[in-house]
Amino acid sequence: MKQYHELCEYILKNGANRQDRTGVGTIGVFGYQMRFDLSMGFPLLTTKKTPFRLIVSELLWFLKGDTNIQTLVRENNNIWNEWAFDNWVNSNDYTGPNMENFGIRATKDEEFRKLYEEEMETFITRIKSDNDFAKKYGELGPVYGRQWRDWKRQDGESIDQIAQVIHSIKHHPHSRRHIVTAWNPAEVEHMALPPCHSFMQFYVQDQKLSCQLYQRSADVFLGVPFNIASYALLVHLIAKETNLEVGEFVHTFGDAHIYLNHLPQVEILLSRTPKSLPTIEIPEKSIFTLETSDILLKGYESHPRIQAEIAV
Ligand code: DHF
Ligand code: TMP
Repeated sequence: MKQYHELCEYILKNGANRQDRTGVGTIGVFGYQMRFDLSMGFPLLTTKKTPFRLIVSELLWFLKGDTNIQTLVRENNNIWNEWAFDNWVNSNDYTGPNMENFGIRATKDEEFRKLYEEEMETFITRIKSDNDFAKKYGELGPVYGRQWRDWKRQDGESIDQIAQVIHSIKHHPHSRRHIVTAWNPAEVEHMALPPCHSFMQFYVQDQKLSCQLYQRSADVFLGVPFNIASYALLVHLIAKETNLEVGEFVHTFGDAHIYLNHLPQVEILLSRTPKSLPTIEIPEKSIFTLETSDILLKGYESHPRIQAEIAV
C-alpha cells in the first residue's frame, strides 16, 4: 500500500490550506490517481487497523439497494449515524437539547460533547428497535443504494445499474459503456450527503476485470482506506459473478484532502512500515444475497488502530 502513503505525502508536500463546509479546515489537492493491481493481494491498509467487517457490511448494504441506517446499526456498523442524526435533530419531532452544528461543537466543547453522545445513543437505540421511527429518521434519502439498484426514470420505470453492468460485462466485455453512476443531479438535494464516490467504469482485458472510480471528494485519513477496500471488494464480487479474474482498481480523485485535525494521525501512520497484504475468500453465492459474514479476510496483519474525529 505504498500508493496510499504516497498520496498522503503528496498532499502534505503540495496541498493548499482550504476552508471547508464542515468548518474543520483541510489541506488538499485537486486531481490525483492511484492504481492497485488486485492480483497482488487485497488492498486493505496495514499501517493502521482498518475495520474490514464495516466495509463489507456497507458495500452489501449498497448492493441490496438499502438506504436506511437501521440495517447498518443492527450489524453494529455506526459509520453513517451522524448523517441520519442530523435529519432527526433538525426535524419538528425532535424536542431534546439544541444540536445545531453538533459535529464541530462536539470537537470544541467537552460538556456539549457528552450531551451529544447521550442524544446519539438514544437515537440509535430507537432506530434499532422502533421500525416506524427508523422508516422516517433512519433514512438517508436516495443515496448510493437507491441510485445503483433503483434509479428512477421519468416514465416511472427504474434502472438497476448493477444488474445492467453485470449483464453488459458478460455479453459485451470490450464495451466502453460499463458505467454505474451514483451522481443523480435531480436527486442530490434530497440526499443526506451527495455521493463522494460518484462514478465508476469497468473494463475487461485478457479475462481480467478492472474498475476505475471517480471520487469527487476524499477524506484521505478516514474515508479513503474504506473506499479503496470497498471498490477492491466490489471488483472481486463482480469478477466472480462474470467469471473473470481481478485486474486493477484505478482510483481517481477530485478534491483529495487531509483534515487539519488528522495531521498528527497521518504523521504516525507515515512513520510505520507497510506489511504484506491479506487476501479474501468469497463463497459461490449471488452478489445480491451475500451476508457480511460470508466474506472472509485471510492473513491480515496490521499496525494498531489510530483514532480520529470525523468531520460532519
Ligand atoms: N464524512 C467525512 N468527513 N469523512 C468521511 O470519510 C465520511 N465517510 C462517510 C460519511 N461521511 C463522511 C461514510 N464512510 C468512517 C469511515 C468511513 C465512513 C464513515 C466513517 C470512520 O469513522 N472510520 C473509523 C472507524 C469507525 C468505527 O470503528 O466505527 C476509522 O478509524 O476508520
Ligand atoms: P463534502 O460533501 O463537503 O465533500 O463532504 C464529504 C466528506 O466526506 C469529504 O471529506 C469526503 C468524505 N467522504 C469520503 O472521503 N469517502 C466517502 O465514502 C464518503 C461518503 C465521504
